[in-house]
Amino acid sequence: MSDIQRTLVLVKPDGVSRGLSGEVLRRIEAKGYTLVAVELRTADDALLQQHYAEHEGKPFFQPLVDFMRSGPVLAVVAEGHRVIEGFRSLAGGTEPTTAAPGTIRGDLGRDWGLAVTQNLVHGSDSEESAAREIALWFPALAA
Ligand code: RTP
Ligand code: MG
Repeated sequence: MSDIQRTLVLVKPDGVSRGLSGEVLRRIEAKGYTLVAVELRTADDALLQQHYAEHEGKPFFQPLVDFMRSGPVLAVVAEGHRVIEGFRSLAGGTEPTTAAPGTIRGDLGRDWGLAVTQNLVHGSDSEESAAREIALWFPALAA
């Protein structure tokens, strides 16, 4: 059964500034997923507050928004069979210190001991999130 999905991946400002954008794209493509859209951009507050709406009110919310607009991010739409779950698997757990080796965060993530976890990448966590996030970042692609 075919279950082709799209997901939104962000290479966060720490990943872009460390020169890891290409490495993240390489891992996505090496896994067999297709790149549908790739754009380097600096997000504004309005976009990030909508993107992270589920975390509003949490202590890390404002530091997270501030971090995400501290520099350019690489926004990517990737497509493939079960790509939503598949990219989360490539990314690894949220915390770089404990993310499994072999994953993007486990291999490349650094724990800086800062107010917000800087973990290189974001990946949509469900079909609903993917549709919502792709519409936010790439309105022209929205179904
Ligand atoms: P993401 O949404 O970025 O793909 O990551 P995730 O699902 O693994 O993590 P989530 O719980 O959705 O949190 C979103 C992002 O917020 C930052 N965070 N910092 N206590 C903290 O310092 C903390 N908790 C979360 C991380 O950047 C996380 O990826
Ligand atoms: Mg999340």
